[in-house]
Amino acid sequence: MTALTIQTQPIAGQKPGTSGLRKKTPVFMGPHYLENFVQAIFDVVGTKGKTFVLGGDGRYFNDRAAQVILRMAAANGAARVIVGQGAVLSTPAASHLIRLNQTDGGIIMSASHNPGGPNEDFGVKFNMPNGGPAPESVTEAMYQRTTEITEYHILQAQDVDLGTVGRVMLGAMVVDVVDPVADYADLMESLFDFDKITAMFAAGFRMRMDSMCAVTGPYAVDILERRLGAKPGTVTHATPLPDFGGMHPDPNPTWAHELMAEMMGTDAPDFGAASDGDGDRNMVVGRGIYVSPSDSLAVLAANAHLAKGYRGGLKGIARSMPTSAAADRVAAALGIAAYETPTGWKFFGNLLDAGKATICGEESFGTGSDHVREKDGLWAILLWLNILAVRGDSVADILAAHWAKFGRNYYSRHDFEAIATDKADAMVTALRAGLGDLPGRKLQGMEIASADDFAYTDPVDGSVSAKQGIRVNFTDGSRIVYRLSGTGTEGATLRVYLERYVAGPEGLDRDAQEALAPVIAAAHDLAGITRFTGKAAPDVVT
Ligand code: VG1
Ligand code: CO
Repeated sequence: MTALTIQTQPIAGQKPGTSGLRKKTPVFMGPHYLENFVQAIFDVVGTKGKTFVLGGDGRYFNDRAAQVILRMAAANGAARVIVGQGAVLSTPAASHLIRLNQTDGGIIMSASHNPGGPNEDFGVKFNMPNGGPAPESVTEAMYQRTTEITEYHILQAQDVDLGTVGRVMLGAMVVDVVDPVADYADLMESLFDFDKITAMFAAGFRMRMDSMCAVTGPYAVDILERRLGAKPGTVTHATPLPDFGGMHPDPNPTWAHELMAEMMGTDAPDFGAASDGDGDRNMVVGRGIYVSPSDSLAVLAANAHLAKGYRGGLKGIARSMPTSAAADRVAAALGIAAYETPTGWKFFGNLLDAGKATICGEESFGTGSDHVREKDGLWAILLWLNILAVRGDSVADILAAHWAKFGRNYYSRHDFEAIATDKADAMVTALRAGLGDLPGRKLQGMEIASADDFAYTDPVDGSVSAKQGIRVNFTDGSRIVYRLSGTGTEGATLRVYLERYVAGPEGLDRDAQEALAPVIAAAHDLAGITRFTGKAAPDVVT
């Protein structure tokens, strides 16, 4: 087999965002596009004699991209690549395999919660030897490399058979095709009390899991139905499809509407859950009650000790800045540290590696722990099941008891999608320019206490990440955060994060949108959202 060196030129705009490089699939399939970016990754991390993990969420082009990446890894001198069968691995399973096999990192092919298909989205990201997404310093170096690339290396070879588990050679490189589920499912079994969850299912507990035609189907069927004895058919949309069956695999009330309808309907199961394209997000729903991701993080942190993997307690709790402060209250009660990081899982890696935090979470339906270095949808769902099995209470009861103890951080995120980039930028620029004038200003019966543009100094390596979101804090504890999405592929998406704290005992069971009405109105007033975007109402509310 011949290793070819192909002359190429930089392609503009190969800049990784919140979670790797994401573009429209036809862009990724364009001449040299995937190859340039993969070579840039290899040039930065080095390949000679190294071992990597490779897998993706099974979306359109996943299989073709895997063959290209394997041929490039071989031509660049990698010793071994561990690939999920069919080139499929959920993001948390990939993170686990990187750690379990002590590899030099891995490449994950996914655009996560973005739709998939010939005209939808594709993505590639690199995870480090600790299993976590590459930090900004590394992704920035990769981007720099894409701007100066002149050649890439690729083996001239036939496709590797990725359909069969086992070892094959690609030139001098070993390719180990592995069962994507087994090691991950074993890890879950080591963390949770499968006997207690099994007993709960055997006693008639009913669950609905919506895998949204995305990657968690095989994982959820194996773990929930086969290992834990949930009724066959508990997992719906369980077969991963290249276009996710036309579903938008973003587990929120808008896109997981089938699950929401069932959970809010008559004869709803006890517990419902959904996960996203690559399996790192989760939405949980009780019978007749939605659990906001910020509350979910707080409840999981407060009850984690009930599961065997966390019996020794937590070292600390980390949340992304826009996530509500509900988790901070739990950390305070437990007497452990609380950390506030920028959006994106890569910022949790150092805290987890340093043993400063055990559980992490984001308001965007992402929760996880130090068992891997990614957020983990099924992990969160299993921790909820473990807590439900031990406590024997309903989801609604658990939430009510939590709010009664800690008070309630009413929370919502409003997304304004596909805005012209120049208009979104103009709005943010205007907001930034006026930040200094905000303290003391009164609106909607509230007074602004402080306003800033969030900058984060990593407590472990001292690296600084600036401009991570504009925060406006009110004297009564309410808060507005504005930020532009870093995962979209079309125009700009404005995310407005809204929060208000009610200590209780009264007023804990209101509708979130209603409770937040003054904060929402203030958010529009302050930023002139409609004036800049032309939109009076958000496209997605979570
Ligand atoms: C979004 C979420 C963020 C999450 C990121 C990747 O980023 O807000 O919390 O970490 O997606 O999640 P942004 O920049 O669009 O707000 V995944 O499951 O798409 O890898
Ligand atoms: Co995801």
